[in-house]
Amino acid sequence: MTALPNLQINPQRLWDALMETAKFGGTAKGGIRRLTLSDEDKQVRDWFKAQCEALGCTVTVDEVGNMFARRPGKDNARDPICMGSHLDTQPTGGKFDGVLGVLGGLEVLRTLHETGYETTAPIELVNWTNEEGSRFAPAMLASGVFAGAFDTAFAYSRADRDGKLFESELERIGYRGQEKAGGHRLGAMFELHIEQGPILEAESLTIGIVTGVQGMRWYEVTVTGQDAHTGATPMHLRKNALLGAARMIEAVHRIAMDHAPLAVGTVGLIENKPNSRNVVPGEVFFTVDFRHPDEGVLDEMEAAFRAALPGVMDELSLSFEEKRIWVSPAVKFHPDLIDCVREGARKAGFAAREMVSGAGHDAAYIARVAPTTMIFVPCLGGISHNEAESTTFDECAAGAQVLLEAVVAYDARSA
Ligand code: HGY
Ligand code: MN
Ligand code: MN
Repeated sequence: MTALPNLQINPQRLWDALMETAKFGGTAKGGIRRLTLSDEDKQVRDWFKAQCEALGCTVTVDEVGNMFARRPGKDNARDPICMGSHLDTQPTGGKFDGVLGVLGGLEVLRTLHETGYETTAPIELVNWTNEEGSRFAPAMLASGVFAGAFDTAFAYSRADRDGKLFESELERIGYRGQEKAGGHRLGAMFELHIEQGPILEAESLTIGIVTGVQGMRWYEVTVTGQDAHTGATPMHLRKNALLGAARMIEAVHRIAMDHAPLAVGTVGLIENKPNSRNVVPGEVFFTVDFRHPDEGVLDEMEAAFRAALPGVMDELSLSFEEKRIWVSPAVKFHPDLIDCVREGARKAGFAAREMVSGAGHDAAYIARVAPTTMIFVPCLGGISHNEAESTTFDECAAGAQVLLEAVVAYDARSA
């Protein structure tokens, strides 16, 4: 195998790109609100397309808005080696979740471009639509369509809590591409991402060699009681939907604690109707997010959750509807790519460890259709999905450098 080149990314240029794009949806608290298919999402997509085209890449868009910036290689008959992540954020998101993976990949493209280094396989940088799943559930929707986990019609039909449809919002921002989702082979994908948890920082490590993603399940529950006057309605005659939801929020927490230390359970979204201070709430909608590395344990958590619901609701004379809207099974990444990341971290001189991702990522779906793996860098206090999300200039640079090393190494291996 030919000796690998000694290419170095430009840390300042990467940091400048991160800070420049943070203005698209930037918040007063220093975070980002860039919901999928919003005007802010359009702004960052337009910026991303222009930056890639300035490097001579061709940018294509598929029918669910996934963006592919392609840099030719010596042998363009080969399937492309990809780098990818997402540019959408949570409502109170930070500057690095998803963005670091896309802009770290842009920095790799910029480094290859300015050094004139030619890979054998073409290289593609991907912005996957709707990774967060905050505006349109479920998460990782468009990488899921690409991987065949969902069909395009399902994605188009997803509505946000204001009733706006994915399809019409995609049209509105001008990113409904022609290419069939998944009609595009990938040779491999590497995703750089902040860890979004506390492990790397706690162990003073710079690189996470990610071996897989834990299993995830999302549920939606609607509890129905009866609107009533808070002053004139005696306690024993009430049908208080919010009380029923409150007891289930506690139950979700207890179920996760019963499967500690790896299980997590969260009620993150709740809508209380009519949400008036002097009306006993007659209807509540809430979501449940369960995660664990072992599918069998997730089955137990799901069973405990479903067993708790009837008792809680009967006791309060409430009715309910519950449905599981998403299952993302635990995923193992590809050993050859994991090895390229391990080698890249060693070559670049960064302390690293293997780990499983607690958060979901597009890589979890792309692993179904191409050899895939991820690279983590620490984030301050393990905080993410929070406007205070932060990582350092050096850690961003380390992640992008390892991404470059891994992509070039895999290209050399597979050539
Ligand atoms: O939910 C997740 O883990 C991801 O951040 N969308
Ligand atoms: Mn993310
Ligand atoms: Mn996220």
